[in-house]
Amino acid sequence: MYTPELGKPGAAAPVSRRGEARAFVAAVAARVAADEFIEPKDWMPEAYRRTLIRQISQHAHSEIVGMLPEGNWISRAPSLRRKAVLLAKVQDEGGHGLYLYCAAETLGASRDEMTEALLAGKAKYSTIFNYPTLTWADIGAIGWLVDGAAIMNQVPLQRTSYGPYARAMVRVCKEESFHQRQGFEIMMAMANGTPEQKEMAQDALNRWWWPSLMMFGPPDADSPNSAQGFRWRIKRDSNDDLRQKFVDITTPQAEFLGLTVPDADLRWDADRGHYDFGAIDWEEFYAVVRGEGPVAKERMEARREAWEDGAWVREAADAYEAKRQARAAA
Ligand code: BYC
Repeated sequence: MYTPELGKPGAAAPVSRRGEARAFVAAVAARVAADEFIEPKDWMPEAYRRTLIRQISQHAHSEIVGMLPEGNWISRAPSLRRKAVLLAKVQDEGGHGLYLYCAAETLGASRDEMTEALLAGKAKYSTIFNYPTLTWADIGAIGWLVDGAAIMNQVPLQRTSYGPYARAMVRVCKEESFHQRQGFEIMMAMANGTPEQKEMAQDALNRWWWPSLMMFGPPDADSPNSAQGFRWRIKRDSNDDLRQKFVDITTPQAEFLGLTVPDADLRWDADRGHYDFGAIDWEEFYAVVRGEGPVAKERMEARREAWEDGAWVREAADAYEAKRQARAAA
């Protein structure tokens, strides 16, 4: 069913703000049920627009800041093949950031505003990228666990209600799936290598496991944005459901690698048909969200430096565009 009441010329104006909000929720539900999306030129409540800008820009920042931990290993990759693969992977993450910034721009946010919010510490990015990459095995663990967690969260976002965001996720998920496999392949090589290499793989799993579970966000009961996110069909699966799915899929993969998940409480619960797992350190999560992560300062310094160093490129592009327009006008 198409929803003609949404942003169409001649549609009756909603009578009150509450009526307007209810009508929009119903219109979104109908669009989504018909496999359609809310599009940039449709009418939308200001709060929906602001929520999307928040999530999409934070998602974009995560992709861009997320280039740093792995970028750190490009010059030290153990072979030319590994270097070429890692270079391509990090470049893909940059591409994801750019699609996502474009998606947020369709909502009226400018690239400058979004970047300034990141650099001023007003906009968040995923906690996971505030941890250091200490050994080559960390590159395997990031692909396997971090990209694995990202896919779990992004596959449902292909059905999020805002068209440009949902469509960006289609390509992002295809690429993340390649990233996850390349990470797992590195872990396989390390886990089946020398005892020292296997130890490095285990150490990387020990350090990245819990931060990966935190990527899904706070428990549902403590998630302030979830209820409205579900009503607007921005969010399609809950933080806890996706986290459980990740544990269920990843635990047998660790067993296959011959590695031990660093959780003494992890066990299969036949009645639930899921793995039970231990308590997450939410104090650590909130501290990292507040900007107190182990390498948070270095991450922001690197982004600030890149933004400042790139100023001449932006100025040159603006000058070229002004010249092109002047020529076209003449
Ligand atoms: N880190 O009410 P909640 C990648 C914040 S990158 C930091 O549950 P929501 C990759 C949350 O923003 C892919 N902050 O919020 C790249 C909120 O604060 P605000 C990254 C977090 O939005 C390079 C507050 O906590 N993926 O794949 O309903 C190399 C309360 O949370 C985190 C995305 O960005 C966190 N982990 O749900 C390799 C996914 N978790 O904003 C790989 C897109 C929560 O109200 N985002 N917060 O001040 C989402 O799906 C949702 O925003 C979340 C949170 C599930 C993360």
